[in-house]
Amino acid sequence: MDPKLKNLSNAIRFLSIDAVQKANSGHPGMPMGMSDVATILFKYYLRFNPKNPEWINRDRFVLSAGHGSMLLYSLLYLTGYKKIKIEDIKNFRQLNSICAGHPEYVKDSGIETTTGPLGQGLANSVGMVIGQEILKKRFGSDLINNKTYVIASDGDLMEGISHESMSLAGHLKLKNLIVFFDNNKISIDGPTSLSVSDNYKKRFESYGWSFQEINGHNFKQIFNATKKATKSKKPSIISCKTVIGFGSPNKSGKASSHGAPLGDDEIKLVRKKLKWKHEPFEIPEEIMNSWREIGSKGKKLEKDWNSVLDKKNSKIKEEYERLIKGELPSELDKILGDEKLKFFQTKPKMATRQCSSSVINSISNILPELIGGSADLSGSNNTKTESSKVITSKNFSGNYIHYGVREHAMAGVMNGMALYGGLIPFGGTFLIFSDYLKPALRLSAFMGLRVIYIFSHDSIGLGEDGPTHQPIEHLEHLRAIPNLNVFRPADINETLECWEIALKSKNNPSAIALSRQKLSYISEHKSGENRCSRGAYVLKETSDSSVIPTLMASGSEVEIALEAQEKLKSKNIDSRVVSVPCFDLFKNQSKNYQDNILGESSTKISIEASSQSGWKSTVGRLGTTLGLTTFGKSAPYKDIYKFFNLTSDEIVKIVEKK
Ligand SMILES: Cc1ncc(C[n+]2csc(CCOP(=O)(O)OP(=O)(O)O)c2C)c(N)n1
Repeated sequence: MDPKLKNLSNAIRFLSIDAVQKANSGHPGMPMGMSDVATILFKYYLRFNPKNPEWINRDRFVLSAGHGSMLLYSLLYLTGYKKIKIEDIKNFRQLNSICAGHPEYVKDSGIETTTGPLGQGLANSVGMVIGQEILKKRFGSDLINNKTYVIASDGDLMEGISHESMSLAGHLKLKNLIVFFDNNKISIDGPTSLSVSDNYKKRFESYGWSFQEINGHNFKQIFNATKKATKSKKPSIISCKTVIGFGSPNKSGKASSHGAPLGDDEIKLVRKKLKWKHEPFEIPEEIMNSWREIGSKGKKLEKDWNSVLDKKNSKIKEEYERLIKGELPSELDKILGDEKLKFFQTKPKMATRQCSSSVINSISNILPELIGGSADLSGSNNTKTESSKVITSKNFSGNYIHYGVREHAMAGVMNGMALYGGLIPFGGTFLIFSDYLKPALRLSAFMGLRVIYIFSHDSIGLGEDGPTHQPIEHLEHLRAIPNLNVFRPADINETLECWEIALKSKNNPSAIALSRQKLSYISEHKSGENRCSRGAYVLKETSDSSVIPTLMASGSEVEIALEAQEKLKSKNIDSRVVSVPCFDLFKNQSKNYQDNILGESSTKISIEASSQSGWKSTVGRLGTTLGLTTFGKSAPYKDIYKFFNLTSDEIVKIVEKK
């Protein structure tokens, strides 16, 4: 083995401990323990080009144990990524530094995904490999043939999402996934024996993975095990027995090196022990050159790859370019427009989950990048349509994934697919079970990924399954997440419009809440305009005066508001009904637009079968919100609506009183 390996690895160690020390916070133990593994991986295996971090066929490197972020930043700096300079490393954890406390996904930087919430990186990596297999099938294995390497810690493997996603990876036989497990047997509270007795070999073998165990400080063993893993027909995990804080005389092997600076005195001792004579942030020329040489190999790899792309026929090349740029085909607008017109004429009464299914079916043929799925609720979420073709371990040519009852993994995997590029994932579950995937959904929003969440059974309107399945606070929780659009369409027209916005939102995820129960067609105009794009609009008014009561609703309650409007009209009381399919978009409109929509009357009533605090500021101090403040009920849905006074009669009563 190259005698320089030790010093290459020590360069990572010292950048890490010095940066943590300068920031006076951070996690030195993990980079010190895993730098030997990372050195072998980057020097001998990882195919990447720091000059073009976005090269689609690069091997992905996911640091799932994101607390060890200095390991990643050191590697990116040393190998020559232009976005990570020595100044950035010196600014580790400072305001606006790209070297944030935990890695935050930045396009074109080498930071492949946001990690830190343990386990998420593992699920992302599964999505990246699925994405790769799908594109490989479409564009050929000469073009798409990368691998995804992950470093995961004890904490990553304790998290539930790791069980879900590793199980799915085994089921799909994702052989291009290779996980290095930093098996240092230490977590924050102390030795992992305090809380875990898993037999990792048996665990992973039962998932259908190949398992190896090595000394994570022995270069030869790391090299050989990685080689074996790259040839495996199964996903691979290499359990690397390492020492956390390796090289620290007083803190190595102890939880004390996990998450705090080592201290100046201890760092002096590490320098002595590892024979590192250089000042903080100083990398000797010879070592720097070796690292840069490792980084420079990618240029040729990408050049060779470009010549493969050049030889592809123009149709494949054009489609490839379109997908990678994330652009939608020009026919999409026409298809959506034709569908809107068709339904305007037939005015069908449909559950919005059926509406969504109809949208998916109508666009799937022209959108091969759309990859659907459900966490075992395909028939209920209506995510699987006639145009769905199931992806299996033997065949990735399809466009639909059975995620099994693994909501959290589904969301993390969708993030991974979106990060891989060229695909738009959507996945379904009941709105109530958005709780099971929220950490990953939050990261979709944080990273600005085009991921579409289909949440059916969106209220007490699901009826007899009862309060365990009836979401109450969920819409509000979701609406509180920054950079996420939460849609709740009221009919097929709005569903088409919400789907259109979701597809065109390149830099944020969307959650589409859908009814189980049938809803009336409510759209008044056969307008080509997308009225949902402004979040709320006046659906129907019985007078052009702006000082008439405003009845506001979303989704399934819009038809109740319309019914109330009719009843009021028969009593010679005018009103306006405002449909609010997306609060998030409405909040972004000008004050003028918002005022126009909300109207001038102080009689404002909102109705949404959900908790209501989000509506309070919209209806104002004198307004009334109708919704839920308790858990729901198990009964036929019309009885539940009556029980909770979510009826048109209640609205009429309130307006009359006012
Ligand atoms: C979901 C989640 N829960 C808790 C934490 C806080 N946390 C950060 S690292 C860690 C565990 C550290 O142990 P390990 O994963 O073995 O890392 P090591 O100590 O080896 O660096 C915890 C609980 C987190 N980052 N994510």
